[in-house]
Amino acid sequence: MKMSFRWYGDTDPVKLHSVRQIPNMHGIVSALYDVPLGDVWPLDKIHALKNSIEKHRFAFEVVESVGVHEDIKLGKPSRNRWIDNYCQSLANLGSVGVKVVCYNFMPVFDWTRTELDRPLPDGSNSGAFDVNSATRADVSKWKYLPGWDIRYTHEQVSALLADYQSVGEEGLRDHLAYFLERVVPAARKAGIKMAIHPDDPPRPIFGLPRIVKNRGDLRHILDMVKEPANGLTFCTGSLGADLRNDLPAMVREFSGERRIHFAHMRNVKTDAKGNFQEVSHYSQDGSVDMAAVVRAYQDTGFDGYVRPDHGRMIWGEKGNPGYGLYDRALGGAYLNGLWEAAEKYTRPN
Ligand SMILES: [Mn+2]
Repeated sequence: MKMSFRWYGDTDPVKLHSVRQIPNMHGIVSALYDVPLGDVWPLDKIHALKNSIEKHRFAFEVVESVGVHEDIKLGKPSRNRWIDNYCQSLANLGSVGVKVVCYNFMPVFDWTRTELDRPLPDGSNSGAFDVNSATRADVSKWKYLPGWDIRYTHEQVSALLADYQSVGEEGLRDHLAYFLERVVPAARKAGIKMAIHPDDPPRPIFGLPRIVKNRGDLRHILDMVKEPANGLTFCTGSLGADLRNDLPAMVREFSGERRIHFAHMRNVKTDAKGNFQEVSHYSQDGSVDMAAVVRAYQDTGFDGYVRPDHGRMIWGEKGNPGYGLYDRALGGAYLNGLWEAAEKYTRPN
């Protein structure tokens, strides 16, 4: 297990010298945030990012995310150009030693919450999702959604929502298969493993199709291109927002097949309707049995990258929603403990 921490670059209020003081941190997960979606990631900018990370004695081996252009997800004829760019970005990243690239295939919006700072009983706050308010929302009028790396205009959002009406789940699956058939060979050549992140939340929102929600979806995607370079980012927070997902069983299956390359560890308190709030990483605070998930990784010999995912805002910290320093540091330390215990005291057999 290689523990890592997500960092948004020099503008991130969290500084790498602080991250350095969290025990057992192996690497930094980052991305280029100033390259327009779909453009090739230039080698000089990748080098600069790598240098700023290695200066603090961290490895730079995981990128989250290389965004997928909307034309690829929509299956437009122009997708071939964007796919060529994507392959070139992978070649550039592989040439500096990047091993895993996280990406998602969510139409239009990345992770979505209806509240970014809902109070918790202990006085901290965190992101939450309410199914009813998401259903009522006229999203084309929203100014900003959390998780947007790109800011669309209202007109663009309306046009995209209309475009996706004709795509549907089947169409979106076909477009993902088309993408993977072309990108996975390029990733393999670059020494990179692709790792798709689940939909967050794992349900259709705003009438948009979602195809990375549960065990069946993940199986289907892995079978599109059956090789290790086509793998998963297994996010317990995203998948845990549907109580029907048996997370330890899914880890046993997919980690056992060596198809999980990146483990996102996050806890959510979820109800049967799919309403949820992010909580501390500690198992009893939420719906995810973190110890059982870690045990499943440990039993299947997982040696990939792990990071504490979204944390709460605690101790008065102001920062990017979900991505403050303090609670993610607590989460990392907790995960170190679970992992060490699982490794040292596994039943011999
Ligand atoms: Mn995640």
